[in-house]
Amino acid sequence: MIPALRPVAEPAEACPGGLPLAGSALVRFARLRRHPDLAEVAADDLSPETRAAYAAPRPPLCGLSLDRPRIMGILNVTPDSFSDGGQLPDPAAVVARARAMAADILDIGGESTRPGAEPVPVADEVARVVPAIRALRDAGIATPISVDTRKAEVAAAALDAGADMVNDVSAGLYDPAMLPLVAARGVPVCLMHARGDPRTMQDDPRYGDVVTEVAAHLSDRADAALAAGVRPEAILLDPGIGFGKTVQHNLMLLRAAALYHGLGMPLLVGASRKRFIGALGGAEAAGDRMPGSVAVALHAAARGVQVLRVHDVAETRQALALWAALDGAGAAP
Ligand code: HH2
Repeated sequence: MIPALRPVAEPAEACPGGLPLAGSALVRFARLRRHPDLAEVAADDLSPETRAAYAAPRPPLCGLSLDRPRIMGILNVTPDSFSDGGQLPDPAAVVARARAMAADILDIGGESTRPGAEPVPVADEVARVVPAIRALRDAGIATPISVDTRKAEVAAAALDAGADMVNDVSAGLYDPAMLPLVAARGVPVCLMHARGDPRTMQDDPRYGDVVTEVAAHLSDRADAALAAGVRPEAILLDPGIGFGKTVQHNLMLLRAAALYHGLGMPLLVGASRKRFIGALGGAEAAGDRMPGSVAVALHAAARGVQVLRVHDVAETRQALALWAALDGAGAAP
């Protein structure tokens, strides 16, 4: 079912009688607004199934409880990623960056999916991600590792090298072998909404209603994963900020983020340093977009998003600690 209700997320301390939003210890809701007319619905009037979809605790991800936001640190081992391309030339640099980051999950990517990027051959992508993952494990870093890839062969090699989950920006549409692989390995997978492929996705993207169309697509892709044998508790969903979206589309999706809890699965948002932050925040260079990225991470956390994919881990963690202390009545993430 495609969700059409957006919980009005409130700090836990301000909403003592409300329901936890997707099991959050920090965010609650007592009211929802119907999309798109914003008519108000009381949480008490929800059917038991709808109530469970929005309020039930989400199962842990790679051993991490999801009752508070978790930080996924971006480690791109690419020459050309839009923000950090070429910064990690060898496995030793990856290990040093991972140690400095102290993220809850590390997301290793060997193919840039920035607008206009060309696909990378499997062998090249494997040669980028596998040594990085091996080096992290050989260095004794036990942090869960996600591999950011659209290709089943790359995912398989990364899982063999020590990765714990797959982050597929095509949600299994790029490579038909991806969802069966994830099911066979029994690992979690993040399914992201994208419109078109990176080469063309920013060529005048249009939607009738971006919020509903993204919800419908995520619902379809979750169904496809379930049909392939992926366990429901192993699926995360992501509206795909910047993937075939204008600045306005990104804003509408972020404002409506809590609606996606109605799909009943944990959510991931990756807005870090993306173009719309530069456009709205007056920061031309990606490296100057940390403050705006932290603002967006806080916005997502305040709507119960469980996983925040960011470049600036320490800055995001500090901001979340203060937000949790103020809004969540002291339950620090
Ligand atoms: N964004 C990027 C890459 N992977 N995965 C998920 N689940 N969600 C995202 O929003 C997302 C993602 C693009 O950002 P980045 O990795 O920083 O750049 P590049 O694609 O140029 O390597």
